Amino acid sequence: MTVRSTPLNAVTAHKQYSEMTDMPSAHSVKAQDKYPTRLFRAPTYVTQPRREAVVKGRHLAGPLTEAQLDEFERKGFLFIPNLISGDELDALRQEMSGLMNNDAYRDRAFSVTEPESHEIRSLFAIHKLSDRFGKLASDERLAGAARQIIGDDPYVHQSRINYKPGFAGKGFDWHSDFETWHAEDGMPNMHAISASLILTDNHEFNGPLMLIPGSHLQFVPCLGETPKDNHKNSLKAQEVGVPSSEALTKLVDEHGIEAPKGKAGGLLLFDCNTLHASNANLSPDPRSNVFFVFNRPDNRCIKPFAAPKPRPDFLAHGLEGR
Ligand code: 6CS
Ligand code: FE
Repeated sequence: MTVRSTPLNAVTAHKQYSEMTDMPSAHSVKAQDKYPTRLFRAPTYVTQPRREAVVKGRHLAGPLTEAQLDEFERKGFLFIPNLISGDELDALRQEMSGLMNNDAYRDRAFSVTEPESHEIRSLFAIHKLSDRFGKLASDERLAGAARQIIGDDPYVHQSRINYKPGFAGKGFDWHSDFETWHAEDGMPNMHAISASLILTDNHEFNGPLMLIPGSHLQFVPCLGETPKDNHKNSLKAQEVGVPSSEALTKLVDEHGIEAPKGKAGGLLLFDCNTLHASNANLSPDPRSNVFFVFNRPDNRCIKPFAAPKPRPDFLAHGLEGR
């Protein structure tokens, strides 16, 4: 009896973006699509099991304790309160507002503005725009934690500042970042994590990140072909790559929802495949986080598995993102 690695109907239903042609570049790596998504019709399975281990670098040096690694392994995320404080935190917050108020960055491809206020809501590639955030990206408290989880010294796949002004900050639907990075950037395996440093207090009313503990162990295939230049809309509101209500209901019934909260300076580490979302910010307090996505060099993006063409570098840096 042949044991299929991916249910047949997902493969037949899945437009073969991942057909590799031999190109003399990183793209010449032939990659089997282990996580078919952006399907034409619903597969018979609601979720498929994750194929990679979660924590791969317990033998490597880094700041996380065994207990912290165990918690990340089990839940798919770990919140470390008050990691950064005092002058260091003030300097980062000052750097952030300088970047977010820089008119030179408004209306640029690498910034996303709120439709009404024209305020910058997300700014990408901040580890390249700012020395201070560039240094933070290689700070052992973040990059070392990533090393212990992904199992090698990481490079930065993506960095961004998300800013949710009081009363106006929009929410984000449930999604797996890996689903997007696999489909649209060509990330083959689940060997990446996000490190989100909260720069404003995150409380229950200003739209903190909500996560489904344990959801990192199940990949949810999504319906709908990726439109051309999808990132031009998905960074404002994600329509494609959103899990079905059936899958979300199943996972929330099994695991519940958690929303880590804490003072500015806390660090939230979450797996590339942990389902997360956030509500709108209806409080007067802004909510702002800086994110670094750490990927493993042997897991660098190749050719998109389910999109017409790769996204721009500011969303998916190559190994030069080190
Ligand atoms: O498309 C992306 O890469 C971004 N989108 C979301 C909704 N979260 C992660 C990531 O920054
Ligand atoms: Fe996300």
